[in-house]
Formats: sequence, C-alpha cells, structure tokens
Amino acid sequence: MAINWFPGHMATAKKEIRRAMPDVDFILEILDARIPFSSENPMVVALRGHKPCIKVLNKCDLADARVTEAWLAHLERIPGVKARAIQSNQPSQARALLELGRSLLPRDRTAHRKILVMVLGVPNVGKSTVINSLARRSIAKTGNKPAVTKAQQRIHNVGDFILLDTPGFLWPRLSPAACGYRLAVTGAVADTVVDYQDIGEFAARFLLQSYPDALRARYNLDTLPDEPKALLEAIAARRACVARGGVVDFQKVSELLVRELRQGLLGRLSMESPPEVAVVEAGLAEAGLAEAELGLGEAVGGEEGEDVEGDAPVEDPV
Ligand SMILES: Nc1nc2c(ncn2[C@@H]2O[C@H](COP(=O)(O)OP(=O)(O)OP(=O)(O)O)[C@@H](O)[C@H]2O)c(=O)[nH]1
Ligand SMILES: [Mg+2]
Repeated sequence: MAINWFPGHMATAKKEIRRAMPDVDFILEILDARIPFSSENPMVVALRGHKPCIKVLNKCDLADARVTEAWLAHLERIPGVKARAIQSNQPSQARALLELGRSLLPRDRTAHRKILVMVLGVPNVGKSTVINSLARRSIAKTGNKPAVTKAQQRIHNVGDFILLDTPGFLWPRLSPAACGYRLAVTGAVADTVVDYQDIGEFAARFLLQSYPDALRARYNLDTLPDEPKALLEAIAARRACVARGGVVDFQKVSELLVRELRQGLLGRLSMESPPEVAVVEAGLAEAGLAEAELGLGEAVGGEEGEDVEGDAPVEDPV
C-alpha cells in the first residue's frame, strides 16, 4: 500500500511558510542524511524561489559517511545551493551554517537589519534540534516523533540572526512509493498511517540487499534467508517475538527491526545514493510523470481552498 500523509496542519504550515518567505534571507533546508532524496520536499523549490538555500544533511551520525560525501558533491551541483552534513546536537557544526548563510547574502543586505533564517524540512528530521543548537539554548520543543512543532516560532537574539522554526511538512503524494516507505522507516510519518508489518518487510528487504553483514552481526545470524518475511521470522525467533504455538508476531518483530534501525543499532546506514536517484529522476522525467505523480500541480500553485487530507492514508491513484 502506498504511504501518504498530508493532514490539515501540513497544508497550513505550507501556507504560513509561503507567507513568511518574502522577508526570509536564507533557508536551512534540513534533510535526513540517510535519505537525502526522499526527504527533500519537492514543494520547497517553488516556495523558496531564488532565496539562497543550504541543504543540511542532518543525523549524519546515523548515515554511511562515504555515501554522505557523495550526496554533498551531488547537491552542490545545484545552482544557488550549498550542502553540509551535520549532527545537529553538536552545536559547533550547526553554528557554522549561519556564517555560511551570511556569506551567501549581498554585503549591503546584511548591514542594516537582522538576518532572518528559515529552517524547514520534513517531520522529525531535526529542525528544532538545529534551532536549539544555533540558539545555544533549549527554546524549541523537540521529540522523537513527527509533528512535534505545531506552529512557526521566531527565535530572536541569536547574534544578528533571527531563526524561524517551522512545522515539518510532507507533500500530497509520496512518489515513487519507495520514498514514502523510506520516510516511514526513518520516522518522518506518523505511526497511525503506516502498517508496521509493511514497513518492517521493506526494512528487511533493504537490509538484506544493502547491509547483510550488519544483520548477521546484530541478530547473530550465521546464514541469511533470501526473503524479507523469512528474515523477520529469523529475527523473531531470536528476540522473543514468537507467540504461544510458534506463531510469529510480525507486528512486534517489525516494530523491533524498524526501531533498532532508526536508533542506529545496526550501524550507520544510508538508504539511497545519488546514482540510484538519478535513475529514478530520469525515469519520471521521461514519462512526464513528475508533477502529476507527486500531486504537486494544485498543491504548489493553489493557496486558498486547496485539498487537505486528513490523518488517514490517501489512496495512490497511480
Ligand atoms: N542521531 C541523531 N538524532 C537527532 C539529530 N538531530 C535530531 N535528532 C533527534 O531527532 C528527533 C527529532 O528532532 P526534532 O528537532 O524534534 O525534529 P523536527 O524536525 O523539529 O520535528 P517536527 O517538529 O516534528 O517536524 C529527536 O529525537 C532528536 O533528538 C542528529 O543529528 N542525530
Ligand atoms: Mg520541530
């Protein structure tokens, strides 16, 4: 089943971002270093126009360092874009972003008034943690689940900067479907709209393909099965996820696998790399599908009265 999550508060967040944008000097677009493609909200390009943008690969402590390097090089090829990898609870890394942003502004712009920096990105990617590191105080609420920040918040007195924290928002159709699954596995989608057994199998398939050694080491498995479901069964047997009568509790083992992957207990993992993504992008462009698939037509252009989905999953029309 396709995963989509675009509840009313995200549509509102997007409108408020659009409203605040004219006064913004530069943008810190926070991406998840494990999924820089899937966590890059395609609506941001239209929202930011020509504002300078630093793409911040956050949670780089959880991602494969070599793949992150490749992503930085890939992203810096985009005109007007800088890219940096950080672990946002390391304040020195976060603070360097402000000076980089300042360097992107025309000199006359920075002299007379404070610099307004908007921090935006998908839910649970670490925006408020970045804000707290930049402000050197715990001023924005953070939490290990999506949709913690509910409204924009301005933080004054950060040197000559003003920081704007924003609620995380996704886009109406998470497409290709794998993007939705990666967002769900890494924690950007509410638990209420995902089927854990589904994303558990997705995570199992990904780990079998890309990180088999991590699986062997973490779950003490000498041989790995070929199929994701069989892998979940093998992990269930080792982690007390089997009910009476030998029935595997797939819900419980899926939750366990996803939780451990999110926490970095299987090591540093990257779920996508630039070459794979280039193939996907080329495929969408060739088929002329990009806008329609993403559900962006009315979402980017429309302001008032746009379609707003509730918390329930949206059926994928494709
Ligand atoms: N490992 C790791 N965890 C991080 C990092 N930055 C943030 N986190 C954790 O990610 C979770 C989400 O952080 P928040 O700052 O609340 O994320 P947010 O983007 O503001 O989330 P919303 O307001 O819900 O959109 C928290 O548990 C943070 O501790 C990081 O660099 N590395
Ligand atoms: Mg937040």
